[in-house]
Amino acid sequence: MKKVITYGTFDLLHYGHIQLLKRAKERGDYLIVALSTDEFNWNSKQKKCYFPYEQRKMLLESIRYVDLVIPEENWEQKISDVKEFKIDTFVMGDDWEGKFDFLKDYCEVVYLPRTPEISTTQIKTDLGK
Ligand code: C2G
Repeated sequence: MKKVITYGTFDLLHYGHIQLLKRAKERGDYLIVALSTDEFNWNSKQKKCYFPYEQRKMLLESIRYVDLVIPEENWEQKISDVKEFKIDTFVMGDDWEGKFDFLKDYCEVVYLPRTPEISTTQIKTDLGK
């Protein structure tokens, strides 16, 4: 069984996220999403989520491409996650191009093109108008 992992906040879930998850799943048989906790988002990514972790987790778990959701609590857990879950492929959007190449010692690393014109920030901006 080929296992894939990806990481993210996935706040205000939108079709760009779904396109990423769909393509990530296509690279294997089992997709794990490491979902940024509220604390990690606030302390390390300066992101204040609209939906708290439990709701973002529930939304992700309802997606057909997602097999397991685990917490992302820090920047340093990726290598141990890849080892613990015996991951074959790590997938991220290409806004992270190159940033996680250190994982190439442990698994395949794939950066996929982001879906243009949509982002959680853009949604918030548009709704604020
Ligand atoms: N994404 C995408 N297209 C968009 C928006 C997002 O492909 N229009 C992808 C991102 O590239 C990322 C995933 O969807 O791979 C989740 O996006 P975010 O929730 O914004 O994730 P981010 O805050 O970048 O967190 O350790 C890694 C971080 O947790 C990534």
